[in-house]
Amino acid sequence: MSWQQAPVYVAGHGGLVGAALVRRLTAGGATRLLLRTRAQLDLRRQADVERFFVEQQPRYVFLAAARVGGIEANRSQPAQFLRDNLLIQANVIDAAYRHGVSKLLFLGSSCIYPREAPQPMREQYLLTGSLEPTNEWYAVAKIAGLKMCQAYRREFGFDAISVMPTNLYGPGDNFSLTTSHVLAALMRKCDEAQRVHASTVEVWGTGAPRREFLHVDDLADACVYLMEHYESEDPINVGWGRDVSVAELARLVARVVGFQGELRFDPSRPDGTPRKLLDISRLTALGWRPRIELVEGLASTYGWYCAHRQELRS
Ligand code: GFB
Repeated sequence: MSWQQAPVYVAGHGGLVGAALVRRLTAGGATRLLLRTRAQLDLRRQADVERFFVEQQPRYVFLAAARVGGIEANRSQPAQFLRDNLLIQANVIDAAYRHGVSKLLFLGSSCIYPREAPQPMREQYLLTGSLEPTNEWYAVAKIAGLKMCQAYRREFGFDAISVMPTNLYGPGDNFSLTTSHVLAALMRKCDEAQRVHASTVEVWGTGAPRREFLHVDDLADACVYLMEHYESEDPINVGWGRDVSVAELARLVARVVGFQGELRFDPSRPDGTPRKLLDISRLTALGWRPRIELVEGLASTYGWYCAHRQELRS
């Protein structure tokens, strides 16, 4: 049975990645998507996860449910980032194996690689050095998740794959000023400044760190491709292939939004990892490439933000 006809569970469908997966799977002909909100199914509760798998018998699982956030959320909520992610992934991966799921895709993060890893970062650099302190709790949880996939494949022959995306953005992102990632935060700040004719926008840190930004629709496309074409215990990177400095990003966002004032850097805020650029040669060798250019993705994301500005919580 192909995934189009099978019950496919997208865990975390309300989030940035999960919603993009639903769009991609629906466009690809999925007929039996299984979706549960957090209120309907708390993935941190093992008994509830167990009941869901017994009752619904998913055949394929995309594990996109996670507690995620930017540099400040990671810093201020270490226990929640570690606890929620460990619980969610342990419950879902184990239940998926025990209830006969044919294949599971686990989503990790580029922050699993050492802070000082050579750039671009290859999958082999995992556990070769110390983690970036601003997100080590999240990184440790994600490393445990990918190790769980490896271990279940080795010991039980469970077809679980681990995908490591770079920094993501797109429609449905978190635009909170305290918990979001840099791109969404800067978009909101520039938009608000432009609308009240403010003369400055604050950018955290020095502006020097470099990040790679992948549109979430490209990630969703890569995930479906990997579900179909990848079967290995080794994690696989999904990135855009290029990076920009935070200062360059801020200027690009300001241009897209139409903010013409000053970008004021605040070096009292942490920079985090100096550079995060993924080596995506393992992925491109399989025949997949990202398609969405950064400027184009910024413009469409800003269009989405403008259309949803009113309903977004602070
Ligand atoms: O996106 P971000 O929060 O997380 O921050 P990371 C990236 C860079 O942008 C940092 C700077 O150097 C921030 O200081 N920055 C500038 C801002 N202005 C802002 C702003 O207004 N808001 C935010 N949030 N940043 C995350 C990890 O690291 O990357 C997660 O915390 C995850 O664990 C994710 O791995 C992909 O890229 O530093």
